[in-house]
Amino acid sequence: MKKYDYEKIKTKLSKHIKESRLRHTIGVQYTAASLAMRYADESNADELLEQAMIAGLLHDNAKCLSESELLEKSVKHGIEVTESERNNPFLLHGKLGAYYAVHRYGVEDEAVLGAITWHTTGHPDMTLLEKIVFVADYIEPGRTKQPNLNAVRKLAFEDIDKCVYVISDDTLNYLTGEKSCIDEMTVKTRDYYKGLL
Ligand code: DGI
Ligand code: FE
Ligand code: FE
Repeated sequence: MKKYDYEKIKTKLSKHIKESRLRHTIGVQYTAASLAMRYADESNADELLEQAMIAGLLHDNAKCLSESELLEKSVKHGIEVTESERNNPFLLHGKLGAYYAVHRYGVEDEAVLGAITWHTTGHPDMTLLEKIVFVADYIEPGRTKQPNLNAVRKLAFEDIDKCVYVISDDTLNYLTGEKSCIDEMTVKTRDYYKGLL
């Protein structure tokens, strides 16, 4: 199992994201660590903890690029861009972030890269690590604007699948109000986790 030098990674990260985003990513790092402690089995606890910490810390490493840069760099690095992502390039910060995780931060673990890739929309039938990062991103202590945050935080530690449903449903309700274009994966995630209830 790979051990990461978190201080070195944070120093590098601070050259690519602004200070408030760095604080958020550290919030996600330790919230994801707490969820890993809650949901790991005896057999995978050490590995899941390390994966949650590194995925949490790096999940938004590409977040501070402009929309045109996100598109341009994604195309340059051979990342497949869907129509929805072309219309809303902010959605690419997960995929491009996974690319940088490999090429800038030395991550080789596909499970960690999946958690970074899918952290915004989620997807049906996520791995435990993917669910942990998806949920931690929404509930970390620096978040304030989401509805019913205290209840969602509690639910995260009681039933993570139900929590993924609540988060994706609240996100879709919010986006509908904002009249933002909704990626089909966000809907698929909500529908899949609704089906598990
Ligand atoms: O990068 P963060 O702000 O930490 O968090 P994130 O990557 O989960 O992004 C959160 C935003 O993403 C939130 O405002 C909801 C939005 N979002 C999630 N799914 C979709 C979406 N936005 C659009 N336009 N379409 C989606 O399907
Ligand atoms: Fe993000
Ligand atoms: Fe985030």
